Amino acid sequence: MKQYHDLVQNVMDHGVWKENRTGVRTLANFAEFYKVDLAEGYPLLTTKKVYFRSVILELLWYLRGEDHIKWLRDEKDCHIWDAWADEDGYVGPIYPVLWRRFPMAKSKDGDVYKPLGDKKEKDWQYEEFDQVQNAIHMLKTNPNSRRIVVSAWHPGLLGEMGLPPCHLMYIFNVADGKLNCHLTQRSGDIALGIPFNLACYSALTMAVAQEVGLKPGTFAHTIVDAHIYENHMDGLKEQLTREPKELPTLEIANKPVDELTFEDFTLKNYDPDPVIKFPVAV
Ligand code: THF
Repeated sequence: MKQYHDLVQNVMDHGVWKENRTGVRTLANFAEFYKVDLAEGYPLLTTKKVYFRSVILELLWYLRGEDHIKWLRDEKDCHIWDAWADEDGYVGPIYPVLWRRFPMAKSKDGDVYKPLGDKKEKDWQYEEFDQVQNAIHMLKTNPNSRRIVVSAWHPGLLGEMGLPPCHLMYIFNVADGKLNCHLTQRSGDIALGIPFNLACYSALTMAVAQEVGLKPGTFAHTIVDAHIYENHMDGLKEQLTREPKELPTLEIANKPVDELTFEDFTLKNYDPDPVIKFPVAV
């Protein structure tokens, strides 16, 4: 995929070296952006093998709404989130909880906001908000809305999380009978995470489009701190010498998003170049 190669090249050409909490330096460029037309195929990179099974399992895990990785790690034997979990598998209120059970305060009278100057003591309790089902409902009933937003950023909960969300907000947008999705990412690991995030959200957009009766449109991605870890540089240079091939296609069973299992995703014509090993910085 040309867009990915351009992204890598841009960071190499314009990035600056930065220290960070992981101890491995990064070459970082501020505010990268690219978009892909999902009608041209499923954007799973061909210039290295991307583990499609892990990509889809990660998406299905996000959709489960749990605060632990027991399903992903123990039942599905997928280990991409192990490094951020405690030994019992708990990761705290990260993507799954924030997508499906976003915690909100609510008073007994239904207020979700306590106005300044309100002297009356209210009994505040906790409610959960399913942002994914809300987005699907809005796409079905008011597709031209510019408010179809899912946010994984909750300032009050950052201290409870194994890792604050990197891809922290996505917005669905409908135009011309097509479903577009824009993802905002505060921090993006170009070699390891970005190929996963691109493939994950593209699959989500295709699945949601099918459920709400739209065609898949464009996936657009803004990455605020777009960086290459120093120990990923050689692997990416090798990858840039490889010529992108035609993209594979993805077929998804025609079921509601909440009923999808891994077997419902069929990848066709994926013929990638060999794996490139990139160590993950924790
Ligand atoms: N932290 C860092 N430093 N980089 C990231 O990409 C990242 N993530 C998630 C959370 N923190 C991050 C975790 N996502 C792999 C892929 C995605 C991950 C973590 C690890 C990984 O190891 N991929 C390998 C093998 C995959 C497999 O065995 O299935 C690969 O070669 O792609 C980004 O959201």
